[in-house]
Amino acid sequence: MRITLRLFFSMKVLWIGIGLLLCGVRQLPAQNKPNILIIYADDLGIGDVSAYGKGKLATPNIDKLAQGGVRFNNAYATSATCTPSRYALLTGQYPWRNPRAKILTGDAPALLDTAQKTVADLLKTQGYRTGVVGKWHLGLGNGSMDWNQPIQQNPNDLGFDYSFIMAATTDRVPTVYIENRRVLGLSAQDPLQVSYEKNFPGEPTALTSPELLTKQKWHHGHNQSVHNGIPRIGFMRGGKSALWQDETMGDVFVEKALNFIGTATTQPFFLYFALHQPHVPRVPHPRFVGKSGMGPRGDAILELDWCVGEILKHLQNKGLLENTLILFSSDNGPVLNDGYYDDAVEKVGAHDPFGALRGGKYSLFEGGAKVPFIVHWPARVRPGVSAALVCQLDLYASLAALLKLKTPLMDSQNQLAALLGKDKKGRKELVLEASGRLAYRSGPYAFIPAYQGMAVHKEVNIELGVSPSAQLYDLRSDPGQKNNLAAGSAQLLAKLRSAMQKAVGAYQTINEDLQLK
Ligand code: NG6
Ligand code: CA
Repeated sequence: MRITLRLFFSMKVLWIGIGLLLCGVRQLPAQNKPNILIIYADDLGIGDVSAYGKGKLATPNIDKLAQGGVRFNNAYATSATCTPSRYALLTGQYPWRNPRAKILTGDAPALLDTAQKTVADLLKTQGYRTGVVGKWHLGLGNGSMDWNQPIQQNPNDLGFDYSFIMAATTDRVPTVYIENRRVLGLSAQDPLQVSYEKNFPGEPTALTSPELLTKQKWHHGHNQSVHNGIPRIGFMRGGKSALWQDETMGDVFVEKALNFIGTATTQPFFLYFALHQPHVPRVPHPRFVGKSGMGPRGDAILELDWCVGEILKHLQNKGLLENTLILFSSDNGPVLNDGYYDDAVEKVGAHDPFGALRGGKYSLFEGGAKVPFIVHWPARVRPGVSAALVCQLDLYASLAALLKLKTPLMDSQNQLAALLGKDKKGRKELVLEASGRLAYRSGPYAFIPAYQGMAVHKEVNIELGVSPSAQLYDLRSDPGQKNNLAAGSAQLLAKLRSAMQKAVGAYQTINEDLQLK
């Protein structure tokens, strides 16, 4: 009896072993892997999302995500501007290690080396169908770009099976869509040329032909080529058949995203859906115009919310919502006047995009990189609110952990438990960046080293957090950073400075100029 039992058990172990081998133990079965969707807004503040209860706009669709998921109120992008935040989101590396990870022009060469692994690469190796729709702003090509030829070093070389993007921002030329490697709708008879150095002979600009500015006028910068009645940054000639209409951009991005998502299959998808709202120029579809009572910025946020709603509806209709992990966030904090006369300041009224935080886009203060952040995944995440310190940087290692993969030691941390709402603490520390300067979060403390430079970005009217003496805030009692504790806290300050120095030097530091004063 004993012998037969033993034989039975050893046979059982053998059969399980063979079974596991046949199934491939190293991969979760496809149907267990969630779809992964990042919805990334551009310059959206915590106060702009009604679920945060700080502003006056209504964003019912984003709120649905918040009500059905975990809403984080201590969550960050790595940076106070776009390119560096996106760099960190996709690579899991702090952007300030790469000296080129600054706001890029529309003709900048690819910032990411194809050897550098992205979240899309990671998910592709795990059998995901991968796509990016929307704003790229991470550079394209190898430096000598011909927009009329297939584009090399684009998202399709960085782990994305499908890409439908704008090169940089809505206020930078070229104002065309790029689908996979081609500018969409380009005619060989009218080649597209782009320069950020000088204008093309005979082409009008906002300065030479102000009568062309029929839709918006520039306040600062934004006075070069004009398209669709709106002046932009950079010079452009030709490509007329390919130029986008700002008013339909939201509709176009939604359509492309829905086509990419498609219907349920055995293959999971990863979509990085990078919307353009409410970045300048704010030109929503006429059906949103006047609806917020706050001018184009408010209307653009209503359009953003509609875009989110369309995606949710589609996922629901196709039975995909339950097992899709959605991360909703923004690349940096809000700004009102970012270079156009668009009534953002005049019509904001009692609405507070900043959610009572100090600073905003471009700033080392909380308003720079503290952003709305919601994780929605009905199959695994119970609704709630979390104060865990989380950062977009951690997506890479956390998704790797979700798929049971090992990642090399890097800036990105496995914060999966925090992202799923289980761990209420999250990170211990975080280094934040604004225009190449760094700030440090450690537990409840915000530390900003001493910097020389302008304290206020005058045109956008935002405090940059730059001061010739160090700053220290306790965010528990002072989330608005009004009370600088540095003077009376020499010991704590020294501790934070050395911890920050250690965090900055932790892994390979590529940018050698990076020294804290
Ligand atoms: C600034 C632009 C601003 C915006 C920003 C990038 C001027 C004067 N200002 O240089 O309008 O385009 O770059 O924004 O040109 S971001 O969200 O993509 O980082
Ligand atoms: Ca931005």
